[in-house]
Amino acid sequence: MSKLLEGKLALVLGIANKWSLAYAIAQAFSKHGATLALTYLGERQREAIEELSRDLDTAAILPCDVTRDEDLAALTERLRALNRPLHAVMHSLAFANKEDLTRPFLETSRSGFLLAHDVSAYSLVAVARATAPLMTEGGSLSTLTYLGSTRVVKNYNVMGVAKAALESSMRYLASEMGARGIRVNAISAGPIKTVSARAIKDFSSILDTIAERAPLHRNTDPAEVADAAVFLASDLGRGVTGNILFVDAGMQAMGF
Ligand code: IMJ
Repeated sequence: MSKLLEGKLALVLGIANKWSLAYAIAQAFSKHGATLALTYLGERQREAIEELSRDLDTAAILPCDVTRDEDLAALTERLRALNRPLHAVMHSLAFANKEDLTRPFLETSRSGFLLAHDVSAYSLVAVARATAPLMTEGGSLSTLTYLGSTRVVKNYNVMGVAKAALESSMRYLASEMGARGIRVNAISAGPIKTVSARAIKDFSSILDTIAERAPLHRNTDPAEVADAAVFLASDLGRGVTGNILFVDAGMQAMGF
């Protein structure tokens, strides 16, 4: 087994449970030799993350609500205290109010719009600023996006608009951070049955349609998204920045 991330320290934000894409990514990072720093949201998730991290090489488990500047400042200090350079950051989190993913987009409230953008898009900028000073040997910052940013996907609504802001933020960050040897990219994953997705109406029929129509005639596996994240975080991805890598069984290539 090649150890693509041997000797690297990687921060993963967004593990909520064992189905989280962030957890699949943390497992792959660890398998490839990385040491991990993980963040959790709220005390309720702390024990869950401690449990999940037991089999991983974990240097720190830190609280972080990305909507709180003080949490991000504390994150920087806790990572600094590890006394070693940070090489990779995986931003794997999003949130919108459930009603904004079921009602017509036209009904999106100002507060719902702002919440979705704060958690799902602005947080990439905030995390980039909080972690860049620690990436003293250069590094890689990756985020997760979805096709609903550029195409209308039923019910994705305000999340689609937030993902468009996230993808654009990714490109602006890539252009500014390249001089420091920091690459910034997004992985656009096909639909995957996480707890976040399970809450969504008709999700099973979306999965069935993809299995029928996608070039690979199947759905996306979390481990495939995780392997793409390993690639971007590793030296193999050294020439890739400002990019969106689709890991979706080819679905994005299809027209009608
Ligand atoms: C989410 C909503 C509508 C359609 C959707 C999704 N499709 C897919 C997703 C087709 C694949 C999942 N996805 C890509 C997301 O980004 C999900 C984000 C999300 C999900 C929830 C559910 C529970 C909740 N808030 C959420 N906020 C963001 O309360």
